[in-house]
Amino acid sequence: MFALTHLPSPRMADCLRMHADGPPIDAARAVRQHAEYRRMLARAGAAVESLDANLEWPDAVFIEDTAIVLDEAAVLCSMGHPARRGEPAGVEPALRRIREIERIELPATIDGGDVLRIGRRLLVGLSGRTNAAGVEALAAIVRRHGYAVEAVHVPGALHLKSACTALPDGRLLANPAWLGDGVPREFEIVPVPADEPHAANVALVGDTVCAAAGHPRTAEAIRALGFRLETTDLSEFANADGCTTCLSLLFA
Ligand code: CIR
Repeated sequence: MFALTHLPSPRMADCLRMHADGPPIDAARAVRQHAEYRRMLARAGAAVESLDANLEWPDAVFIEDTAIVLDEAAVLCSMGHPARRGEPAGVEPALRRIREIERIELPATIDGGDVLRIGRRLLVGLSGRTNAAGVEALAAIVRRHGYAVEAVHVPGALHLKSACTALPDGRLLANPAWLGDGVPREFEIVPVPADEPHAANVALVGDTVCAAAGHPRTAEAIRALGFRLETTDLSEFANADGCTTCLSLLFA
């Protein structure tokens, strides 16, 4: 498994934030936490590469949002927020080395954080960043590779994957309070405790579950299900509404 990451921008303190009155972002601490994040992915078995092409973009570290990397193609996103629209071009050369490139264009918008892959199914969040045209455009691209696309409303979170990610057995770890109708009924949901609302975002490296530290009850539940869990402190990224998956593009 490969993990493509992007170093935090020296301008990260100017990044987008849902709560601008939150604690200030410490860019130097973010750099240290990012190094630990890369070590966590490596412990889980990933070969980790870091890009530095987008350092002038404050949100560059959240590389997951720039593209959707499937086995057959890499789809460059038409990012939902204008302040991030320059990022996919910086990531493109690295993706071009590993996949055929497809792209989604305005007025369609889509962020990679809204795309959850479970086998040959893609659940795609309709969020503040991804619109119906973005879901349609992705469906048109991936249909020929045999993927089914299903839209899920995300009324309570920045992206679908802030509210819901998959466990290694295909169950969904989710914060139901942030999800609307639309999660297909056949998925079994493992709800996170109400006092750990940010705990539903985990990244899978093989069968290892990688997560942000600080969610002890969710960690216990994941271990009780029999999964190997690795954690690291991602508090500076959480201050900027980012989570575990946001910091990498993972692919085989
Ligand atoms: C943003 O608002 O775009 C960034 N500050 C955070 C992006 C987090 N990405 C994700 O949830 N996939």
